[in-house]
Formats: sequence, structure tokens, C-alpha cells
Amino acid sequence: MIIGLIGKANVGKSTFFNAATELAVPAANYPFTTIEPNVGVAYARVKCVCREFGVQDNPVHSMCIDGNRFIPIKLVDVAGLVPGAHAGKGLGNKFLDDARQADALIHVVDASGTTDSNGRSVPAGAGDPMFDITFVEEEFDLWLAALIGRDWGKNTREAEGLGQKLEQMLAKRLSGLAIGEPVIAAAIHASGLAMKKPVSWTEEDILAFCKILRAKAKPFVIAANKADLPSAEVNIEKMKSAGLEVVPCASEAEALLRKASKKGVLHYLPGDSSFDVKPNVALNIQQQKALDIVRTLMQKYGSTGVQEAINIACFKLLRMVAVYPVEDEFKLADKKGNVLPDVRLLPEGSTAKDLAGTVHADLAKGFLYAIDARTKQRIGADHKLKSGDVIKIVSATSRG
Ligand SMILES: Nc1nc2c(ncn2[C@@H]2O[C@H](COP(=O)(O)OP(=O)(O)O)[C@@H](O)[C@H]2O)c(=O)[nH]1
Ligand SMILES: [Mg+2]
Repeated sequence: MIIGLIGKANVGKSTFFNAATELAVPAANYPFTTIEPNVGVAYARVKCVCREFGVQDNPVHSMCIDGNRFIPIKLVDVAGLVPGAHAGKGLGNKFLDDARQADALIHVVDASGTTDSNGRSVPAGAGDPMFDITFVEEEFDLWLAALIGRDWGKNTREAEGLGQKLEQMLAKRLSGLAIGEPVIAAAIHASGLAMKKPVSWTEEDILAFCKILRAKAKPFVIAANKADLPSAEVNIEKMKSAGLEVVPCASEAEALLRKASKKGVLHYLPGDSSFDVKPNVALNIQQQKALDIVRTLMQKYGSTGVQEAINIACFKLLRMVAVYPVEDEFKLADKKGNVLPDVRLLPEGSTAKDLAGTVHADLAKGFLYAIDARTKQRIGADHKLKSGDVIKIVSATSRG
């Protein structure tokens, strides 16, 4: 699963990226943080099942801290977008190239209004995040429309000649964007264009369809960043009353907290609503002041927003469930004795057999049944999994 950070320049995308990919705990041998300069590992946070089961876990591919599971996901810091990007302005093509891999997007905006649409500094409140939301969406839609609309007449006639459905033809064209046939079919239906012959779709039809397709295929949440600045409040209210999915956010504050936590200065886990300075830590006045600002912000908005934005992308937009595969349903362990070694994020509605497939293709091929470690009951291949399920797979291809 990939989450992309999009937005115009200087809103704080890289600050968000750096904060989200920084571990809040010292972990010298932790295998993954940054993959490429703009691709890193961030974490979705869930309540771990270890406490419910009363076990001490030792995760291999995720982390458990104080009963909280941090599940790795890929985060991409997408190149900044400027108006006209769909026509190749700025880093337009690079932007769209990065953005297309993402399953969901976090749209970072400068809630304080201290940047104009090209990312240049302006007096606080002069920039309008509502305008930025519209323009970034429009750029994306126009780019998609240009991609789909190229040779539209020729492609649709060809598809018609082959007896191909429109969604089949488009799925092929959009394969690089990770947009599948069912989503395309749903967008065609929702656009009200299903009864119109594709050959006769106008440019406006194509654009209207692209708007719907983009919203379905690349859902996004807005991270209203720089919420620590006073001018942010009124904009955050505006975005909320417009019915948008908005998380007030302060990436710089999150970066500060993770660094300080890693150094042992304070106790803080990403997503917490507060932090504690550890006893016996002496702070200078400057540090004290910086932390006071962060504390006030967290009291106002409930958290720094970075973890919340990621969790909304995973669990609200993409509707993932967190499932723990184990090989021993009594010890909840793998073959090496690691307790609750792994947790997988699967789309809601995934089955026991789907889980097997994410562990190993052979495990799914030889699937016999699974065992719910909570109830010790057998479940079948089509059994739908819920978040927090601990599951043992029994397969003809994996004995013992
Ligand atoms: N006040 C405040 N400034 C921030 C915050 N996040 C980022 N910035 C500042 O915004 C500017 C642009 O940040 P950057 O991450 O490079 O933006 P990008 O161009 O979107 O990647 C930098 O000066 C950051 O220090 C925040 O949460 N609060
Ligand atoms: Mg940047």
C-alpha cells in the first residue's frame, strides 16, 4: 500500500515526510526508514492485540510500543504541484508520475495562508488553502483527462470493433495508475454516461468522468499544515465547514517530538494526544518555549495530526483491516517462536484465503482451512476477516 503526499510547493510536504518516516524510538538495526530520497516507510498505528491476549510479543516486520502496533506502509513525497502542471509546467510530469502509484493521497495545504499558489511567501492569511485544494484537484483531473482523451476516437472505435467494454479499454490504458476495471466501471456508472456511446463522448464528458474516477481511485484527506500559526484557525474552520475531510496538522511539531523522544528527552508516541518530559531532563528556556507551543497546539487540536492523517488514509479512505497471521494458534507464534510476529493490512472484505496469499502464494494454493486463534474455531477460505483477527492458516503446502 502506498500513500502519496501531494500539494503545492512550500506547504510542508517534506517536513511531513521527514517527520512521518522518523522513528520515535532508538532502533539502530531497524531495517527500513528511507527507500529512495522521496520514498520512505511511515507507520499506521493500531491498538495491538498483545494486551488482550496477555502476551509479550516480539514483532519482526512491525513495531509494538506500549501496546501500540506500528505497521509499515510506503509514503511518497510527491514533487510539488504548480498551476499548469498538467500541461507540463514546473515538475508537472514528475508530480503525476509519483502520484499515480499512490493508493490514497494526503493533500498537504498551508492552512496558515503564508504561501501563494506558486509556493512563494506572502503575508499570513493572504494565501487561500481552499483555492489550493481546488487547483490541485483540477490539475490532477486535467492531467487524467489528457491521458484518457488522447486518441479517444480511435481507441473507442477500436474497442467497439473488438467488442470490448469501455472499462476494459480504459483499464488497459490506466494500468500504470493502478486503477482497476471495477473502479472504472463504477465511475462510468456514477458519471451518468453509461448510456452514451463512448465514441460520442465530448471533452467535457471525459473531464466530468475523470473527476469522478479520480475521487474514487485516488481518495484523499487534507492535512491542514502549519496549524501552529495563528492565521491557520480561520482557514481550518472554513475547510471543515465546506465538508472536507480535514486534519489540523503541524509537521514541524511532530518532527520535534519524534526527535526528542528518540533522544530520551520525552515520552511520546506518534499519534498521542500529549507528551511528558522525562524526569531529570533539564530543558533550556528555548526548548521549554518550543515545547510549550507544541503542547498548546495539541490541546487545541488533539494531536499534531501527522499520525492521524496517515491513519485516516489507511483506515477511512482505504478501509484496511489489520490481521495477525500466526503459525501456532496457542502460542500465537511463528515457527521460530516469535509471538505475534506480523500484522497485515488488508482491504475490508478480505478473506482467510486472501490473507494466505499475502503470506505466500503456495499457502493460498494449498489452502485447507484457517483457525481463529481467539475462538480456536475453524474458518473457511471465504470467511471475511476483521481488524484484530489472529489467524493460523492450514495449507496442504505447509505442514506443521
Ligand atoms: N510553522 C510551521 N512551518 C512549517 C510546518 N511544516 C513545514 N513548515 C515550514 O514550511 C516551509 C516549507 O516546508 P517544506 O517541507 O520544505 O515544504 P514542501 O515544499 O511542501 O516540501 C519550511 O520553511 C518549513 O520549515 C509546520 O508545521 N509549521
Ligand atoms: Mg519538498
